[in-house]
Amino acid sequence: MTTGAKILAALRDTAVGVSGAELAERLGVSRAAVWAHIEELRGLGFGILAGPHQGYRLMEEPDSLLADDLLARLGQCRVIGRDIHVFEETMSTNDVVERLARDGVREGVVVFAESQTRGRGRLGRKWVSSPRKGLWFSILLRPNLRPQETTQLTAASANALRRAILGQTNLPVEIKWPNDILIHGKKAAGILTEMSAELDRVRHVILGIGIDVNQGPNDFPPDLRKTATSLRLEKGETLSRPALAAAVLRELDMEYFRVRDGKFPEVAAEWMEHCATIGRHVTVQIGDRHIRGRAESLDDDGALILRSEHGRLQRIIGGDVTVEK
Ligand code: BT5
Repeated sequence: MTTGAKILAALRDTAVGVSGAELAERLGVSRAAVWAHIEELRGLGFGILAGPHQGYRLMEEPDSLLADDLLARLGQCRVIGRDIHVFEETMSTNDVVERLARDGVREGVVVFAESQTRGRGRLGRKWVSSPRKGLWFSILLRPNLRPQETTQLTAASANALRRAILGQTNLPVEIKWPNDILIHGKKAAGILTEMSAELDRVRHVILGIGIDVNQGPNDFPPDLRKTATSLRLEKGETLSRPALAAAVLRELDMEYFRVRDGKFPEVAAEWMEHCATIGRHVTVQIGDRHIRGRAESLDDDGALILRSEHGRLQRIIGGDVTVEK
């Protein structure tokens, strides 16, 4: 953890305040260094009060995403979130992480952007990323998986998103295969899993995640207003993006280890329990093809098993699902 992150963690830990001398001793830096870091945090929008008797106290937090703040909120994490970067604006965070991957950066690094000019979904579709209204971020992973097993990571991410959003909002969160998070039937988050692989070995996976957090009704373009929603619209109140970001990263770290430890059956069971697709009659569109059937389950690789009208089982690894009424 950086010194700034450690100071924030210490300030959050106390309601009564902590003196500069105590912080300096705890962190092994000079009092002047503590003061300089406090000034820097103030410059970033943290309201830090310095009383003659109580020492430093944290009174106000900005809604901005700041790497130190997120690191401080996360505390110990095993892989995902051990390194965090925040950009004011990028084309797509997946592209930034792709460059880090090619430079040999170790797995677990997370890149957030306050806004994306070319956020994308699957098949080159556009992902609307309103500045400062959502969480737009990508994670670099180097899992020991075969290419066809990476769908496991999409399912694991969906579980993590569901748990984190539920924990922060208490809203009824559902998963729609393969990569949507729905609230009251509308999409509030999406996952874009991209990978670089050899024939039988994954080189790296980039998990791109977009969560609609604080958009108001007019922040979505008209063509999305019927299908997309934000946590704020559903909950009726503004949420703390940094708190949600930390919660999501914590859950993602946990889910990643379930996959790494070979516990995908557990991941799949939790996923199926909260999936709006399983047990329903659906149409899956793959390019120009439409496949109809009943969504039965998720298989060991994370593929959807569909039973056709004639009783034949089909394994679907990608596509867009429409649930029939
Ligand atoms: C997805 O694709 O749902 C994956 C979205 C991943 C976005 C993240 S943001 C950080 C990272 N960097 C990126 O460039 N991307 C990732 P897909 O299932 O193909 O859904 C795309 C469709 O969702 C679009 O065609 C729209 O219909 C709809 N959509 C676009 N923006 C949306 C939004 N903000 N909220 C809800 N729906 C949206």
